[in-house]
Amino acid sequence: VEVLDHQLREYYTVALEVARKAGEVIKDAFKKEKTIDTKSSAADLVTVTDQAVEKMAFAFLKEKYPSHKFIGEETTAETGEKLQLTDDPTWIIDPIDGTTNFVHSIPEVCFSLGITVNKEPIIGVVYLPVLDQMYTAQKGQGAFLNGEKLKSSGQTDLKKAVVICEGGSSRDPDIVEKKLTNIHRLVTASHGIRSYGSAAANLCRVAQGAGDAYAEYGIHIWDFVAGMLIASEAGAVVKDPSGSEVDLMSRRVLAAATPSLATQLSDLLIHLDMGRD
Ligand code: 2AM
Ligand code: CA
Ligand code: CA
Ligand code: CA
Repeated sequence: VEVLDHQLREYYTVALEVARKAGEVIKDAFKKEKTIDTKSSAADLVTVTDQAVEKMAFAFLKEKYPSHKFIGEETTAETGEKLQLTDDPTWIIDPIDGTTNFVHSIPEVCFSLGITVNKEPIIGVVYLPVLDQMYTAQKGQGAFLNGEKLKSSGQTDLKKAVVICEGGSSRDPDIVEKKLTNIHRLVTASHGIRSYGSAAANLCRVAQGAGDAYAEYGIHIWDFVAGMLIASEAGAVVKDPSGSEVDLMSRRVLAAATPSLATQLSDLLIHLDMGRD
C-alpha cells in the first residue's frame, strides 16, 4: 500500500485533532467521580470515559476514512475479535492509557494514537491532557513534545541508568513473581526504577531522556505503537526485549537510549511470553 506525502500530512493533522478532542473529554472527566468496571482481573479497570473516548474517536475517523482499518482497546474488549493487522492504513487507539492513574487522579493519563501502513508505524501521537503534553512523531522526521524536538539520553551503562518498568495489571501469581524478579534485578543493577503507570507515557519519557530505558511484557499494540515511534524517532533503540526485532503483535517491547543499554537489559531480564495479540 502506498501513501502519498500530502495524505500523510493530512493524517497527521487529523490525528492531532482527534487527540485534542479526546483530551478535552478525558480532562473533563478526570476531575469528576468515576464509575469503575473490571475486565480480566480485579486490577484491570475500565470506565465509561475509556469507552466514550474510543467511540468518539472512531466515529470521527471512520466518517473521514471509511476504507481504513481501526483497532482500539475497548472495541476489541467488546467484540472479542482476534486482532488483524493488515497493510492498509490502520488507526490504532488506546483511549485512555493509564486507566488506573485516571481512576486514582494521578495525572499520567494519555490518549494514544498510532497509524500503521504496511504494518509499520508512520505516525504516533500521545497526548497527556491533564499535563497538556503532546508528544508527536512522523516516521523519519523526529519526535517532539509540544513542538520541541526530543532526544533520548544516550546512556550506555546500565549501572548509571534509570529503567522504567511496571508491576502490570495481571494478578497471575507466576507472572507477578517473574515481574518481581525482573524488578529485583533492575534495582540491583541500575541507578533505580520508575513506574509512571502508562506504557505510552513511559515510552515518551524515554524519548525525552527522562529515564534511560523501558521494558514491558503484557501490553498490546494500542499501548505501544505510538510511543515506540516517538521513542525511536528520538534516537532510542526499540526492540523485542530478547534483542530481536520488535513485533507489534508480540505483547512486549524494550526501548533503550542506546544499543549497548538494550543489550545489557536483554541479558538481564526474564523474557515473559504473554502470548500474541
Ligand atoms: P491501560 O491503562 O490502557 O489498561 C500500566 O502498567 C500500563 O500497562 C498501562 O499502560 C496499561 O494500559 C497497561 N496494561 C494493561 N493491561 C496490561 C497487562 N495485562 N499487562 C501489562 N500491562 C498492561
Ligand atoms: Ca485497559
Ligand atoms: Ca493501555
Ligand atoms: Ca486503555
